Amino acid sequence: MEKLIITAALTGAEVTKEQQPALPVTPEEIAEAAYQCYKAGASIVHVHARDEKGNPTQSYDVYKEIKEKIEAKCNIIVQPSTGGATWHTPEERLQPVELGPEMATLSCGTCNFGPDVFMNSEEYIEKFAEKMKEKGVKPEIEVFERGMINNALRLVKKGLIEPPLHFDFVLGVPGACPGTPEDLMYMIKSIPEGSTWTVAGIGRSELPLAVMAIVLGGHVRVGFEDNIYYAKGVLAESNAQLVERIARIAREVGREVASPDEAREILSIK
Ligand code: KMH
Ligand code: ZN
Repeated sequence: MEKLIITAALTGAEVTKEQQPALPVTPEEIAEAAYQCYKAGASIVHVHARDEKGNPTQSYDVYKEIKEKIEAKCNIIVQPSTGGATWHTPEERLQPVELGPEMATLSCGTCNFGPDVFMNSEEYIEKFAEKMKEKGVKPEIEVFERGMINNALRLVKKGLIEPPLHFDFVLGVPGACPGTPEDLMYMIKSIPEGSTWTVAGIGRSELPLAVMAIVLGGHVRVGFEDNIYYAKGVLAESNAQLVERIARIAREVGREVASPDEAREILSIK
């Protein structure tokens, strides 16, 4: 089985310091958390930026500062979010792609997102894919509902994204696909052969779905964006603590953890 890629989703757009005091929000905190996760076994860091007040921002300048600060510490793959917060405009969301990162997220459809709607029209999915193609950015296809896989396959037909595809199943968002083992199995069966996949289980589904991915040959995303707890009612001390647990479980069941360069090879990142 190929080595396990662990993605650390450090901050997200929704979690606050009040909910999770260890949430990294400044560029310095985000870069340090990325480095700690790298040392714990993460090979990708999924980045959401915050402004000076701690609010979500898709500012080019803030992402640039974060990317440079992370790259000064280690060679982890920096994967900016193009999802941002539900209230960001598509133009705002696309800004970090201008930096030409190795990867970025590409959400492939619209869904409810708690009390909000996460809007991704066909027109904008295509615009985002086009920009990523122009900048040589590997898209991580974010799938919140089954139909989003078909939307991604349409992008392949239109020549906007190229196989091998890499999917992230984000399961358990209130309002979108639940995070049960059956849901994950259905997603895995629905993607083209030769694709790679990772799973981001939200809240209490994070750990069980991660364990499934480890044994099924997929990859794993953990971090405060998806889940702020280590166990029921017990806040995690850091993002790195969540990464460490996944690396430990993987090694216990005989699955080695990929370095960033090994992850680049697995994901065909040139
Ligand atoms: N914050 C969500 C509305 C992504 O990073 O690409 C969207 C999101 C997806 O987090
Ligand atoms: Zn995100």
